[in-house]
Amino acid sequence: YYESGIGRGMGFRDSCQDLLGFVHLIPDRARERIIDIASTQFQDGSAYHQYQPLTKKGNSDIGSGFNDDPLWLIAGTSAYVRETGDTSILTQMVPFDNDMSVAAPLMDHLKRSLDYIINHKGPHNLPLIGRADWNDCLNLNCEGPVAESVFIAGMFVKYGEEYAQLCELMGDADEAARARKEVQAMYDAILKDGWDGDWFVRAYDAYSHKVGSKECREGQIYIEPQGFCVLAGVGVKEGLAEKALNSVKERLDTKYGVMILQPAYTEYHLELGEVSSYPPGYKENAGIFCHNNPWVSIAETVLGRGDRAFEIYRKTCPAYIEDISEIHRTEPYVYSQMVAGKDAKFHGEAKNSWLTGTAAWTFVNISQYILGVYPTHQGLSVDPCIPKGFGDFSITRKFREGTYHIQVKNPQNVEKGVVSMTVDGKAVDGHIIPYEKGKEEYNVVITMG
Ligand code: IFM
Repeated sequence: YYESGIGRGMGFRDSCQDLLGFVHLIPDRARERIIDIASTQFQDGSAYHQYQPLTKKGNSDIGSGFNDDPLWLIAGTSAYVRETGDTSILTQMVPFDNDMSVAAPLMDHLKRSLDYIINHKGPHNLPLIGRADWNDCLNLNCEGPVAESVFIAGMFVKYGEEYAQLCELMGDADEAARARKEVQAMYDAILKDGWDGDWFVRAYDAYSHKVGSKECREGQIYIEPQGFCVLAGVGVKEGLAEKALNSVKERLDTKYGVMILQPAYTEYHLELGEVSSYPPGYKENAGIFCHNNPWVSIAETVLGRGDRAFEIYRKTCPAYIEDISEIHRTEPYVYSQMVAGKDAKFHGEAKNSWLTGTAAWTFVNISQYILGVYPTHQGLSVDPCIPKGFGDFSITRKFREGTYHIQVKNPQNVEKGVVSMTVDGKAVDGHIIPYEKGKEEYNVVITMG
């Protein structure tokens, strides 16, 4: 089962997402990794899909054209700066395609990431998908490059806002405002053409037909846009986010986790590509990808549904599934890329252990969204979203130079909501503990209600 993951080099998107899970542990190595990854970016903001960690060069055998890649660089950099407060990385000169004669500050790389998406939109004003997005097997461009991705649109809303916050941090209010205007336009485009009535559409194919819609015979609903649009906040105030996650529960949920799509494809579709080439229930054709289950769990926390968020967390978490080891079959202490979906003969059997971005996303989910300790540019935010009956709890968190002793009280047994906070005995409004440079100890009491 073991997957070493070194054969083809390391993925641009995967490495950026891995950063989310270790910026707090080894920030110096994270910084180096960000610079290495950004150094393989092209001047137009696009990126090699993979790079070789030893030569640190982009892999030209695979090339570029996966249009989610540029946005993951914003995700990783934002996580690093929020965690460390180290804005010097943003002014560091970083080459394009490893050519130092065309270097630019990292912040300019991030701008090009954002602009790549803005400059590559399709007929519905949604981002062009290119060769594929996060779902490598959704290859839609059999007839010219017009296919669009609602998933990338959701990413743009999330990471466009994080980019705007970095601009503000660097004192560039105009650029922050420009980014937010683009984010709003994308939000509107999702609501206009990316909504299918009960869930978010997955994409538009090369013929401008919907993918992941009730209009389709198979592959009517996909997990990725439900998780990512909602975690980005899309459709929350309009009541659509709740509908989308209810549809996920109704149509994609199983006792072993949330499947990637339903109904599974039973025949090959040229206009969809590799996704339809796998047997039903396996891999991207209706398997359970541990990597994107946390997106749905995080999305549930955005809606304040702690019971459901934790239920999803538990379904793939190795510590909770030891009693199904005979079914699961991979090493009982590790996440696998995929667990066979309900259409598979061996539903619940896992494959490709270790080959997954699950660890980082699971860590982000449990620590930053369920327990709710989230690093912001202003300081640590504490806003838990927990299952009912979880009780009071305490957390010790190191953040920059400080150690935070956080006690969470929940007298009314709510799933989400902070009514008061004290820091070193003094009441503080909201739930962000103001960061004080050089301060080493913080004693925090949070009361939920
Ligand atoms: O997102 C990808 C990842 O980059 C490589 N493995 C498969 C995932 C889903 O297609």
